Amino acid sequence: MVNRHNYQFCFGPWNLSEGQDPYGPTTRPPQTFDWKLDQLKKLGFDAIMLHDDDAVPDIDGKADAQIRKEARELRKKLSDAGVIAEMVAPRLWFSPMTIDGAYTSNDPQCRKYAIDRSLRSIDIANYLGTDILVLWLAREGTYLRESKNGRRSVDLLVEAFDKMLAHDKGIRLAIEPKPNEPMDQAYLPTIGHALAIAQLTRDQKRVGCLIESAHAILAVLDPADEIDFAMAFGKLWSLHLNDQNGLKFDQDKPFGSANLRVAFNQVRALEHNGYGKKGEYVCFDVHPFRPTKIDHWLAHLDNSRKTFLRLVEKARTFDDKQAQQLIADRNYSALDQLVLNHLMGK
Ligand code: XUL
Ligand code: MN
Repeated sequence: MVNRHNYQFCFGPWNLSEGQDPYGPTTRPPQTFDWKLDQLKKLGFDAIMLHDDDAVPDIDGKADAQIRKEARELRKKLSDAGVIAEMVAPRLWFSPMTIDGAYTSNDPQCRKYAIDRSLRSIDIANYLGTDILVLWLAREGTYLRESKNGRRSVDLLVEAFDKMLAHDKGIRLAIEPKPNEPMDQAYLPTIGHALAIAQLTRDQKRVGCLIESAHAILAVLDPADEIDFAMAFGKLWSLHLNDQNGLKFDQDKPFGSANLRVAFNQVRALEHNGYGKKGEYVCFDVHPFRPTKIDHWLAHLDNSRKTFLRLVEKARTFDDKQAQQLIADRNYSALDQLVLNHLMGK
């Protein structure tokens, strides 16, 4: 049964990126936050995702009162623009204090920095009016297994989550798993890991997840299955749709760009589970291709949304009755072709 409803869309300032990669410099000039917000408005998106230092630049050098002032000014700017802050995420992978991990660093001073910074991010989320703190645990893992104690790392993650949950009784933690990059092996690589560790925290109801398509594919999982799994627990609180062509660096391609059928199945899973009905947003964590000219800088976002909406129509017009008959007859070849014909427009 398909639940019909409209979706609300979102992206982050980092999705209007400048083209830098490990082998070469930027290919587009830097733009201000205000320019990016204008583009988001122009495209008709509803909400913006924010790292803590997207909201308050140079956060580490600022006092709490200054952070509060700047975050409140940003809230006014967003509200004047008619845009909601969808989430705040602590950027725990940039600082000299998180070189060897954040919550799971071997250095207690660095672990303290990571927790203090996360609590500040929660305060910013409060000032901006969102109750979602996204945790992409970029450096919680190992470059080599022997450098950290895996069991202790689980305890340290739970300790950090507990401090965040205690800091604010309303905040919800949305863990964004990714199996690798920048680490060789991440401690929380899948939605199963995210939801399992939630059980060890002081308030498991406030620990959920965010699925990114590319991250699931890097874990050799079907993102549609990850969506069904998370939504069976009522724990899919945000979503980063994009695409990924196999097991290589995190590509953040436009949604549907590498595998339209995998994208179709993600949309079907969202439709079946009623994603968005509780106010959840469809966010696109996509990047422009490096050769992209300034004139075409927004196309990857616009195209991702267009593809998503086309696939919503495809999900809603899929011949489920015929599919059920073929399933009953165990005629999976015909079912396979039914899907392909539907996607090809026949
Ligand atoms: C990293 C990634 C991040 C998070 C936000 O791969 O996806 O952009 O989504 O911190
Ligand atoms: Mn992401």
